[in-house]
Amino acid sequence: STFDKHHDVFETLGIQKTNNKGVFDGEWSGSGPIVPSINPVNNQVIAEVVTGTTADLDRALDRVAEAQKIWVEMPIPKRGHVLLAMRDALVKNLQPLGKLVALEMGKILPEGVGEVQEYIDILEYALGLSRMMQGAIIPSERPGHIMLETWNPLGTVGVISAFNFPVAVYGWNSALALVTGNGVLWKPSPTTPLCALAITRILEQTLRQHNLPPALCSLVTGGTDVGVSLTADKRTHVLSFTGSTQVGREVGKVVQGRFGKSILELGGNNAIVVMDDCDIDLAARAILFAAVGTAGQRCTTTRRLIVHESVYDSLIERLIKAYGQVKVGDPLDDGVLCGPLHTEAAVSTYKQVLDSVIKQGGEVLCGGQVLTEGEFEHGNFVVPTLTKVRPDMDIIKNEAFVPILHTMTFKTLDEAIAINNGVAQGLSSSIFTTNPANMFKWIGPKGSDCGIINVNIPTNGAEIGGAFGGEKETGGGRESGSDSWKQYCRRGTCTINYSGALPLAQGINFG
Ligand code: UN1
Repeated sequence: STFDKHHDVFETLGIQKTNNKGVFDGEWSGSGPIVPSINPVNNQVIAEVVTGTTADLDRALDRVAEAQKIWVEMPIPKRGHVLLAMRDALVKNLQPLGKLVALEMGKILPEGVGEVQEYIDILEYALGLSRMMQGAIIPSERPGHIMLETWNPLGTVGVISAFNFPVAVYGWNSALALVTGNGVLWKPSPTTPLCALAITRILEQTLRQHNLPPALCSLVTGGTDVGVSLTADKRTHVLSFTGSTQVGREVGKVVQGRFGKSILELGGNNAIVVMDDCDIDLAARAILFAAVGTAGQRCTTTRRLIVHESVYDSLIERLIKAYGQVKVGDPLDDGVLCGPLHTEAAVSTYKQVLDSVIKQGGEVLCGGQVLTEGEFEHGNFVVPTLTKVRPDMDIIKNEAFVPILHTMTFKTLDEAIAINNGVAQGLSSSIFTTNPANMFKWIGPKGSDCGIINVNIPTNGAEIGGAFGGEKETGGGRESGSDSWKQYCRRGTCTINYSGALPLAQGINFG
């Protein structure tokens, strides 16, 4: 079994084959259904988790709030030291954690390690922030007055994360939530509980070593009921949700209805525009990672390829060749670039998308097969696929989390931008060009309408230093770098009068 084969990984990370407790609120417990974690390579059970219930969540939310009262007393640079210790613990466990991500989610090992690295990176970022979390001083119009801004924690940050990044997305949110002085309650994807258990255990150990209440980083695994309660609960001051636009729309409404704050990271439908003046070889290599990496299961995966008609044939020729060399297989095997899809349901989605492409008048250029023979027999393996479509087809309006890249042509940059912007989602976008005029148009007001606007790099694989998120139906949230940390704070606008007189703003004379 997977568990026995990788016993060392599970032992290092404190995971058992059965009876893993899926709730942590200072102590480990769990009173909900027993849920298996499945290996997408063979659809066999890796290990079992006793998940949480809404009653477990209710208790955990109180415990996080108690722990936060202690944490908030700690000076911010001292919080930074604790985050540094968390970072060191992750560095120490980088390989086993990366392997666990590969085993449970199905992405290849370098990408599994890479997403743990993102968590390490954001902890370093948060450590820096702990010395630089500055507010503004604002000129006052009144004599003897000063205005300034304070950034204080909101309380508890709820994080609902998705299967495709079972570690990094929690990492971004928790690092910023913690450095700004909040507690965190994590509800991971029901299909990647083991990653959540392993991470939470490492955080628990670090918090205990610093004599801090470990409930500060609480965990409740479970199903929709837990997610719904966490969303509706007033004790969740900020809710960071990563998932589908359909669910995110409801989450946003519920959180808004109680005047909580939400950070929404919803569907993407990302495009790459290829200009005739670009380095075609560089573009082809970028497109391969953008469309095939993580077997097409990143929010930032390129789904639409918009190519200048004069270079379309030569680019497609290169891509078909490159696709032909992609090794599909076990994500832990050397040389494999494309692991299995995370679930069997995704294999059906893959087939449905290809059916629709044909029905709507498109064609399959390469790939298009579900792999069922030999080592692939019991897993969720498909061949990365290129299609040729027209920009007006319905099939390219929706995001499908599978490695299918829809290609199309254009004549002018304006036309390409219109195609890029012509979908409901607005996460990531890239242009390949060597012409500065194209670059600046692309990033300007009449350019890409996405949250992530790249030039000569793929749509995926963002660094943590920039704000991560998208516009329109992607939800508008921003996580990770830049000033995203402010979302985990309440902003205080403070006007201090040291004049001894009482001049009113706007020159008002009252009595
Ligand atoms: C996601 O797919 O949910 O930019 C996150 C990237 C990664 C994060 C993706 N750094 O592809």
